[in-house]
Amino acid sequence: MADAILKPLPDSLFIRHETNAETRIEALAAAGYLTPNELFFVRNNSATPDIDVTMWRLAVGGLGVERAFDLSYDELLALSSRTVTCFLECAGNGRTLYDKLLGRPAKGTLWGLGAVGVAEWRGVALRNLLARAGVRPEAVDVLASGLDTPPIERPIPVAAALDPDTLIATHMNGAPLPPDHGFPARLIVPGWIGMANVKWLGAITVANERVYVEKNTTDYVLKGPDYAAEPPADGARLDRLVVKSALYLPWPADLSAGKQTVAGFAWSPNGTIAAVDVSLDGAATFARARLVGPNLPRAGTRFEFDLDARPGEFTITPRATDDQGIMQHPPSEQVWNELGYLFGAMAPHPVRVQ
Ligand SMILES: Nc1nc2c(c(=O)[nH]1)N[C@H]1C(S)=C(S)[C@@H](COP(=O)(O)O)O[C@H]1N2
Ligand SMILES: [Mo]
Repeated sequence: MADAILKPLPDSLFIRHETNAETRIEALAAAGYLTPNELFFVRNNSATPDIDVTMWRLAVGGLGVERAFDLSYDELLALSSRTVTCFLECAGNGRTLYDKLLGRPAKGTLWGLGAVGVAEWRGVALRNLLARAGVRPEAVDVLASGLDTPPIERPIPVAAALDPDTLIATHMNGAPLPPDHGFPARLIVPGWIGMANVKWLGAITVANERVYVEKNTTDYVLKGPDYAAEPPADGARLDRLVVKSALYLPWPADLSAGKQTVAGFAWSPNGTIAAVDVSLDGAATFARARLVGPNLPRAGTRFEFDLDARPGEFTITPRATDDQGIMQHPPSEQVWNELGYLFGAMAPHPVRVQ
């Protein structure tokens, strides 16, 4: 397990969870709008593979295309590219809040709220490669397969594959993808669960029927008393993420008394953030926070507010609303699921002031 992730993971910046590394969300306060590659969370089902890029090929094929073909890394880099800035978030981000706020633990990696980051991705629009292959009208799903061991794969519907912002990304924040983040190429599907953003791509396979693999049947589905199975999947489909916000503070946070500015991040898979409100009294009353810096669709925005902290213990609850009018709900309305996905409730963040 020690070598599952190649980049340095200093304790001051990351929390280790087996083969995964969570960004300490408070470390993002000092970073810019984009999450630096060195600080970006890593979710590896097994380990970062060592890929010889001189031998690497990306195969585009399947029964849903007219003309299968494959590309070398240089051929991929030579195609016209597109840049998309968006967040990437694990579907299980915030999973521990099912336990902390609802008293109902869920199974899976014990993420706080640091399994999310924003990057500027550059690559080739998947739709351009699909156009070259000639997608048949009867095509349904597009399966992306990784080159890790065992290979991790996950389909997306054709409509999501044809979104102009869905990329075969080769670059992250201006640099070639770091090995842990999918070198030489990964899928980026803005607004979709992290798992759809398959790393270390080896093949894109277009199918004329729904594709079922482990990551959309037993894993990455919503299971539990409030969800029905959708055979052959054990639970309800999981595709897009939900509106969220988080403070750039450890959980719980220790603050010193007095006037200070508290900052955080809010993000939506649907568009931009319209407003962030903050409550200091357990979500009884809210005051508007300031949105600062860029507020790009499906990427998110920073927010901040002034706090005059008195000694004692209380909670700070941020609540985001996106440009579609979707607002975070109270924890009491959060529907529990066995694998702890999509925790989108506003989270009263415990704070101790001395
Ligand atoms: N091939 C492959 N792709 C993968 C994964 C993986 O383990 N193998 N993990 C997925 C999950 S669950 C998430 S949340 C994102 C995490 O991307 P990151 O490690 O670059 O932050 O990658 C996705 N793509
Ligand atoms: Mo994930």
